[in-house]
Amino acid sequence: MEEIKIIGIGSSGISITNRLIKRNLKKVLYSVIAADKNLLELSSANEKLFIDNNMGGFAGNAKNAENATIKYQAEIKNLMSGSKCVVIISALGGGTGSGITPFVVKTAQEMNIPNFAIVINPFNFENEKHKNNAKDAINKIKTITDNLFILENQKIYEQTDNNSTLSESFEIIDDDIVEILNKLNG
Ligand SMILES: Nc1nc2c(ncn2[C@@H]2O[C@H](COP(=O)(O)OP(=O)(O)OP(=O)(O)O)[C@@H](O)[C@H]2O)c(=O)[nH]1
Ligand SMILES: [Mg+2]
Repeated sequence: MEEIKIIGIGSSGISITNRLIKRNLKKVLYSVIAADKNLLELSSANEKLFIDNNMGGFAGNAKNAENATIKYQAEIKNLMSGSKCVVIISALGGGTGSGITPFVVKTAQEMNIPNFAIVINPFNFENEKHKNNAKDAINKIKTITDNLFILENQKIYEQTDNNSTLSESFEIIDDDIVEILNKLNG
Protein backbone atom coordinates (compact mmCIF):
# COMPACT_ATOMS: atom_id res chain seq x y z
CA MET A 1 0.00 0.00 0.00
CA GLU A 2 1.44 3.37 -0.93
CA GLU A 3 -0.01 5.92 1.39
CA ILE A 4 -2.80 6.05 3.93
CA LYS A 5 -4.80 9.19 4.46
CA ILE A 6 -6.04 9.46 8.01
CA ILE A 7 -9.13 11.58 8.60
CA GLY A 8 -9.66 12.53 12.23
CA ILE A 9 -13.19 13.65 13.06
CA GLY A 10 -14.43 15.84 15.93
CA SER A 11 -12.50 17.23 18.86
CA SER A 12 -11.17 13.77 19.67
CA GLY A 13 -10.10 13.33 16.05
CA ILE A 14 -7.96 16.45 16.32
CA SER A 15 -6.34 15.35 19.59
CA ILE A 16 -5.69 11.81 18.36
CA THR A 17 -4.15 12.94 15.07
CA ASN A 18 -2.00 15.57 16.84
CA ARG A 19 -0.49 12.81 18.98
CA LEU A 20 -0.14 10.39 16.04
CA ILE A 21 1.68 13.05 14.01
CA LYS A 22 4.34 13.22 16.76
CA ARG A 23 5.05 9.55 16.22
CA ASN A 24 6.34 10.21 12.68
CA LEU A 25 4.59 7.22 11.13
CA LYS A 26 5.74 6.36 7.63
CA LYS A 27 3.44 6.60 4.60
CA VAL A 28 0.66 8.48 6.39
CA LEU A 29 -1.02 11.82 5.63
CA TYR A 30 -3.42 13.59 7.97
CA SER A 31 -6.70 15.51 7.59
CA VAL A 32 -9.19 16.61 10.20
CA ILE A 33 -12.86 17.55 10.06
CA ALA A 34 -14.30 19.42 13.04
CA ALA A 35 -16.57 22.24 14.17
CA ASP A 36 -14.29 23.52 16.91
CA LYS A 37 -12.40 26.39 15.31
CA ASN A 38 -10.03 27.00 18.22
CA LEU A 39 -9.03 23.37 18.40
CA LEU A 40 -8.69 23.21 14.60
CA GLU A 41 -6.12 25.99 14.81
CA LEU A 42 -4.09 23.76 17.11
CA SER A 43 -4.27 20.87 14.67
CA SER A 44 -1.00 19.84 13.01
CA ALA A 45 -2.85 18.02 10.21
CA ASN A 46 -1.96 18.67 6.55
CA GLU A 47 -5.57 19.54 5.72
CA LYS A 48 -8.38 20.87 7.88
CA LEU A 49 -12.08 21.11 7.11
CA PHE A 50 -14.09 23.42 9.35
CA ILE A 51 -17.78 22.63 9.73
CA ASP A 52 -19.17 26.02 10.66
CA ASN A 53 -22.09 26.04 13.06
CA ASN A 54 -21.14 29.16 15.07
CA MET A 55 -20.98 27.15 18.26
CA GLY A 56 -17.62 25.41 18.17
CA GLY A 57 -19.29 22.02 18.13
CA PHE A 58 -22.65 20.29 18.18
CA ALA A 59 -22.91 19.82 21.94
CA GLY A 60 -23.67 16.14 21.64
CA ASN A 61 -26.31 16.51 18.91
CA ALA A 62 -25.31 13.99 16.23
CA LYS A 63 -28.32 14.69 14.01
CA ASN A 64 -27.50 18.41 13.82
CA ALA A 65 -23.89 17.58 13.03
CA GLU A 66 -24.91 15.25 10.21
CA ASN A 67 -27.34 17.79 8.76
CA ALA A 68 -24.75 20.56 8.87
CA THR A 69 -22.17 18.38 7.15
CA ILE A 70 -24.20 17.34 4.14
CA LYS A 71 -23.50 20.69 2.47
CA TYR A 72 -19.75 20.07 2.85
CA GLN A 73 -19.78 16.85 0.85
CA ALA A 74 -17.81 18.39 -2.02
CA GLU A 75 -15.08 19.49 0.40
CA ILE A 76 -15.07 16.04 2.01
CA LYS A 77 -14.71 14.44 -1.41
CA ASN A 78 -11.83 16.81 -2.11
CA LEU A 79 -10.05 15.68 1.04
CA MET A 80 -10.24 12.06 -0.06
CA SER A 81 -9.92 12.24 -3.81
CA GLY A 82 -6.85 10.54 -5.22
CA SER A 83 -6.16 8.65 -1.98
CA LYS A 84 -5.14 5.00 -2.21
CA CYS A 85 -6.79 4.32 1.14
CA VAL A 86 -8.48 6.38 3.83
CA VAL A 87 -8.69 5.60 7.53
CA ILE A 88 -11.41 7.51 9.32
CA ILE A 89 -10.81 7.91 13.07
CA SER A 90 -13.10 9.26 15.79
CA ALA A 91 -13.91 8.77 19.45
CA LEU A 92 -17.69 8.53 19.43
CA GLY A 93 -20.24 9.95 21.86
CA GLY A 94 -20.20 13.66 21.01
CA GLY A 95 -22.22 15.26 18.22
CA THR A 96 -19.51 15.88 15.65
CA GLY A 97 -17.77 12.50 15.73
CA SER A 98 -20.97 10.44 15.99
CA GLY A 99 -22.90 12.46 13.40
CA ILE A 100 -20.22 12.98 10.78
CA THR A 101 -18.21 9.74 10.84
CA PRO A 102 -20.89 7.57 9.14
CA PHE A 103 -21.35 10.26 6.46
CA VAL A 104 -17.61 10.36 5.70
CA VAL A 105 -17.43 6.56 5.52
CA LYS A 106 -20.41 6.55 3.16
CA THR A 107 -18.78 9.21 0.98
CA ALA A 108 -15.54 7.17 0.75
CA GLN A 109 -17.56 4.11 -0.26
CA GLU A 110 -19.40 6.10 -2.94
CA MET A 111 -16.03 7.25 -4.30
CA ASN A 112 -14.80 3.63 -4.38
CA ILE A 113 -11.84 4.53 -2.20
CA PRO A 114 -10.69 1.65 0.01
CA ASN A 115 -11.61 2.78 3.49
CA PHE A 116 -11.43 1.71 7.11
CA ALA A 117 -13.10 3.23 10.14
CA ILE A 118 -11.50 3.14 13.58
CA VAL A 119 -13.96 4.30 16.22
CA ILE A 120 -13.66 4.47 19.99
CA ASN A 121 -16.57 3.85 22.34
CA PRO A 122 -17.18 6.26 25.25
CA PHE A 123 -16.15 5.51 28.83
CA ASN A 124 -18.65 3.61 30.99
CA PHE A 125 -19.18 6.71 33.15
CA GLU A 126 -20.39 8.85 30.22
CA ASN A 127 -24.08 9.72 29.95
CA GLU A 128 -26.73 7.80 28.03
CA LYS A 129 -26.81 10.40 25.28
CA HIS A 130 -23.13 9.76 24.55
CA LYS A 131 -23.60 5.99 24.70
CA ASN A 132 -26.62 6.13 22.38
CA ASN A 133 -24.80 8.44 19.95
CA ALA A 134 -21.97 5.91 19.79
CA LYS A 135 -24.32 2.95 19.34
CA ASP A 136 -26.28 4.69 16.57
CA ALA A 137 -23.10 5.70 14.75
CA ILE A 138 -21.67 2.17 14.91
CA ASN A 139 -24.94 0.65 13.68
CA LYS A 140 -24.95 3.08 10.76
CA ILE A 141 -21.33 2.42 9.86
CA LYS A 142 -21.96 -1.34 9.94
CA THR A 143 -24.60 -0.95 7.24
CA ILE A 144 -22.02 0.83 5.06
CA THR A 145 -18.83 -1.19 5.56
CA ASP A 146 -17.35 -4.25 7.24
CA ASN A 147 -14.01 -2.51 7.56
CA LEU A 148 -14.71 -1.29 11.06
CA PHE A 149 -12.44 -1.47 14.11
CA ILE A 150 -14.03 -0.68 17.47
CA LEU A 151 -11.84 0.32 20.43
CA GLU A 152 -12.94 1.05 24.00
CA ASN A 153 -11.89 4.09 26.02
CA GLN A 154 -12.88 2.13 29.12
CA LYS A 155 -9.79 -0.04 28.55
CA ILE A 156 -7.75 2.93 29.77
CA TYR A 157 -8.97 2.32 33.32
CA GLU A 158 -7.58 -1.18 33.39
CA GLN A 159 -4.17 -0.07 32.22
CA THR A 160 -3.23 3.27 33.76
CA ASP A 161 -1.98 4.31 37.15
CA ASN A 162 -3.38 7.35 38.92
CA ASN A 163 -0.37 9.50 38.10
CA SER A 164 -1.01 9.54 34.34
CA THR A 165 -2.45 12.62 32.69
CA LEU A 166 -5.51 12.15 30.47
CA SER A 167 -3.39 12.76 27.39
CA GLU A 168 -0.89 10.07 28.52
CA SER A 169 -3.79 7.73 29.20
CA PHE A 170 -5.21 8.22 25.72
CA GLU A 171 -1.89 6.99 24.34
CA ILE A 172 -3.01 3.47 25.28
CA ILE A 173 -5.73 3.81 22.65
CA ASP A 174 -3.31 5.54 20.27
CA ASP A 175 -1.08 2.44 20.52
CA ASP A 176 -3.99 0.26 19.38
CA ILE A 177 -4.65 2.64 16.48
CA VAL A 178 -0.99 2.48 15.42
CA GLU A 179 -1.10 -1.31 15.53
CA ILE A 180 -4.08 -1.29 13.16
CA LEU A 181 -2.39 1.23 10.86
CA ASN A 182 0.76 -0.89 10.73
CA LYS A 183 -1.31 -3.88 9.67
CA LEU A 184 -3.08 -1.84 6.98
CA ASN A 185 0.22 -0.44 5.74
CA GLY A 186 1.58 -3.98 5.45
N1 LIG B 1 -9.29 7.82 22.84
C1 LIG B 1 -9.55 9.13 22.92
N2 LIG B 1 -10.80 9.57 23.23
C2 LIG B 1 -11.01 10.91 23.30
C3 LIG B 1 -10.00 11.87 23.08
N3 LIG B 1 -10.50 13.11 23.23
C4 LIG B 1 -11.80 12.95 23.55
N4 LIG B 1 -12.12 11.63 23.60
C5 LIG B 1 -13.44 11.04 23.83
O1 LIG B 1 -14.20 11.38 22.69
C6 LIG B 1 -15.59 11.35 22.97
C7 LIG B 1 -16.30 12.41 22.17
O2 LIG B 1 -15.88 13.69 22.58
P1 LIG B 1 -15.49 14.85 21.55
O3 LIG B 1 -14.51 14.37 20.56
O4 LIG B 1 -15.07 16.00 22.40
O5 LIG B 1 -16.88 15.14 20.84
P2 LIG B 1 -17.13 15.80 19.41
O6 LIG B 1 -17.10 14.72 18.38
O7 LIG B 1 -16.20 16.95 19.21
O8 LIG B 1 -18.65 16.27 19.49
P3 LIG B 1 -19.34 17.69 19.90
O9 LIG B 1 -18.30 18.53 20.57
O10 LIG B 1 -20.49 17.26 20.76
O11 LIG B 1 -19.80 18.28 18.62
C8 LIG B 1 -15.66 11.47 24.49
O12 LIG B 1 -16.18 10.27 24.93
C9 LIG B 1 -14.22 11.65 24.96
O13 LIG B 1 -13.95 10.97 26.13
C10 LIG B 1 -8.70 11.37 22.75
O14 LIG B 1 -7.74 12.13 22.53
N5 LIG B 1 -8.54 10.01 22.67
MG1 LIG C 1 -16.26 18.86 20.14
